[in-house]
Amino acid sequence: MTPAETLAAAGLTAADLSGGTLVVTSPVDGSELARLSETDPATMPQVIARATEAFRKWRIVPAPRRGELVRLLGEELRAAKVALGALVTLEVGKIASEGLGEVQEMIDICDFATGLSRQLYGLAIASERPGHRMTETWHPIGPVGIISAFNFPVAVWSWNAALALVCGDPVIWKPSEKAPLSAIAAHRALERAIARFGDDAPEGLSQLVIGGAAIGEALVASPAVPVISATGSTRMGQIVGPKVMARWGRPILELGGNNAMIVAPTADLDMAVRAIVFGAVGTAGQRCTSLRRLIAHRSVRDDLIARLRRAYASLPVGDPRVEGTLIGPLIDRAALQAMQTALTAARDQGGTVHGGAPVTQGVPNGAYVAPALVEMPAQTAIVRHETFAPILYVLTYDTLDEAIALQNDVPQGLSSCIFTRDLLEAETFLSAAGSDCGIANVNIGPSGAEIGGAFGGEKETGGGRESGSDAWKGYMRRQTATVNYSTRLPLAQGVRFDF
Ligand code: UN1
Repeated sequence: MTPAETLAAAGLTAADLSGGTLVVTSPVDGSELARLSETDPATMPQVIARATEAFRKWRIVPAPRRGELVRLLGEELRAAKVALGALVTLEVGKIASEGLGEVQEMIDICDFATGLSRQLYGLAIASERPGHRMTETWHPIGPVGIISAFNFPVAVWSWNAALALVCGDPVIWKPSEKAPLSAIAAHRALERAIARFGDDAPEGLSQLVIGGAAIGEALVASPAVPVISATGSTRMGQIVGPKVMARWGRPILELGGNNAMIVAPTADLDMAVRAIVFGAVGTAGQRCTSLRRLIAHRSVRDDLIARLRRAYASLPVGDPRVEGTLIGPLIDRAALQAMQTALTAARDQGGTVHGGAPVTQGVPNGAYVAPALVEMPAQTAIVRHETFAPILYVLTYDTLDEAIALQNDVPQGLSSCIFTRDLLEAETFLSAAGSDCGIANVNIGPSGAEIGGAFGGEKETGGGRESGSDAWKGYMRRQTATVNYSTRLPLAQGVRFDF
């Protein structure tokens, strides 16, 4: 398909794609895809006011009925899967299978949220006073601002939007400026679902705002947007988090990762190699969950490196639309430059670099690279830094304690894993004294999490949780209620106040 056909198949019209100033290019070949109109930052107060008005109506629609809207969104996404997946591939360069996988992740969260709409359970709590009962109820909280990144340009929105809508909250989405077209197409799927859903969906229930920092800033600063869910760099989170908290809002932050795999002496190395390669070079190393550090036991290290070097040499780098390609482009030239700068730093810090050179053959205008494997003498500054590119640093360990200490000794805390067939090692890794990350896996790589679990991590990763488990509670307010059905007024804690 030509880019024009991909855009048309995803429902983008000539009017959508022209007339504005935001130039969107494809990392596949550097070609211009669109000049989009941006949201005027001066209109943000109206956008937020519309969401506030929508909230007044949406919060009293019964939750299972709200779930029906998200069920319809899932239907729309099923119908649009192929077209939307191809657009993601064109706009951010992930290979076709990963573009489709991203849309599947959206469908999955819609299914999850639809079921959840009948399970927003509270608690009944035993009161210490006679004739009293206590309950805990979850209520809608208000408009949710969603700031998403280029690397999962539609799935991360859906994790937030599907939950927020079921929880009774309108949503305002500011996608990455590097991936607004996928956002427009995904948002249209929700608009179609809303049209089918009928009058219960208030105007302004879901809004998409396109543009740069000023727009995000308006959401972040507004007390009328009680929840801001932001995915992106730690630098971005460091700005957004304190600003939201300063006006008593609730940030849900998904920031950097520096994810490691420990490969123990008993590991199945064939399986480990498959997991390492997907984790480190899948999505061209541009997942927040990408594998960035390999902590190999001294007894398997050389074998592992030899196998990985062979595997790396055979990985097809190129046009992500072409069947068989496994590594598409980086998002832009700046990302390519950042990767080269990191490799230079690694060399300066004693590293031996295999691969990592730019690739131009057959792909003249994108930012294509060969993945890099870097043997490091120690966990130096560059290893502790997240570079959003396919660089895998290899470290060596002798004892499991040492491996866990290395795994935890980075500022980030998103994902982690161990390959071992030793039960004691696996359980130690998952224990309170083990991995300090939000995600810890055994005999599975660090990326490609299912939506059923809570997704997020500690330390510089920001502490937020999205997606499955009870992450929905982040999109609601909790109310504790005590009801007295007796004819007396006893005070708690036995306090006497007779008059
Ligand atoms: C991200 O990179 O921001 O676990 C999200 C994974 C995907 C989500 C990644 N399900 O790799």
